[in-house]
Amino acid sequence: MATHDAALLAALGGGAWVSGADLARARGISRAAVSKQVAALRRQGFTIEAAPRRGYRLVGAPDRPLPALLQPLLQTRRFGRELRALERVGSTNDEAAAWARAGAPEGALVLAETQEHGRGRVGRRWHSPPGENLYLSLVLRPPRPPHELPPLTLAAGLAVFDVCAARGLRPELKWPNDVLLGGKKVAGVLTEMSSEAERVLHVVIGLGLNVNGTKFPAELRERATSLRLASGPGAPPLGRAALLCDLLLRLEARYHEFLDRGPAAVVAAFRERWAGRGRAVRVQAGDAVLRGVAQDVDDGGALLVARGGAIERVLSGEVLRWD
Ligand code: BT5
Repeated sequence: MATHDAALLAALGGGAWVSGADLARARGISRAAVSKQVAALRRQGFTIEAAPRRGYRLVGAPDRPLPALLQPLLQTRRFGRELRALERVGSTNDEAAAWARAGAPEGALVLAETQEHGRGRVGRRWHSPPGENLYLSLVLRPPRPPHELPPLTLAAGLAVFDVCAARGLRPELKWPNDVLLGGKKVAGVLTEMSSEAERVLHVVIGLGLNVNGTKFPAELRERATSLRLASGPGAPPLGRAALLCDLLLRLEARYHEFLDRGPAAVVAAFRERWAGRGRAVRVQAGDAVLRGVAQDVDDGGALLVARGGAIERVLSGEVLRWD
């Protein structure tokens, strides 16, 4: 279906009138089939005019990362080539995990316009209003043991960092899974894994990126931002389809770096951009809260915190405060 949509959109792409007969002939389908596909595109939000003897004309496309809009922009080899784009879902991570259990290939992507139960870590919520942001989950099947995987979370943050920097913004990476703009969170990553003994069955990388949202609920107002808000007053909305394709391309490149050169290569790229070194931090690690000074991120992706002359290694945890 998406392929048909993309082909029809490509034929109408110039914005000129194209006759139904030409559209049908060029693609070896009937005029009735063309008219059905036009109706399907209209249902997705495309504005297509039709006039007797002139045919069809595309006059407007929705700002949505729809498969038909992604297809011509996507430059990845595998990421996003298998795609489920949903209007609404509980959590894209749950949907991707179910798909992975049913055999989804590496790079399969679940996208949603809104999530009813978008999840952060440890049972927290991810605010997921419709129509303005990106909520996505990617299925990966890395041939690596589970303990080598933490840098994959860093890889996702890195891809977001580079997407922001390429648009003239000045992002910060907060270990392990946050990207900040102007000190506020613009993106979060939730990596979940299914494994059997030392074998990884699948990994789901979930990513929420605030793109065009300008209003947040009271509890997030001081802590959250979007690319659009961070671009300054009056900045226009960003095209989500192009942004997503850029993000997937960067993430795929990082993933190949992880596979070909090893997890430490990804960590090295993270370290170069990481804004935490030398900061006084409070870190939640399991039930304990550590206070100290962030020193570094080691090759396994763990945070090193200097504390009373010793160095503590925190592999999974959260920086509660950094000053
Ligand atoms: C995260 O958790 O940052 C991981 C968020 C991952 C969300 C994606 S969306 C697609 C995929 N499907 C899912 O169900 N999840 C993933 P954590 O570090 O625990 O941060 C959660 C905290 O971030 C919340 O407690 C809020 O304080 C804050 N928060 C919630 N929604 C936010 C938003 N839209 N923007 C910025 N901050 C938010």
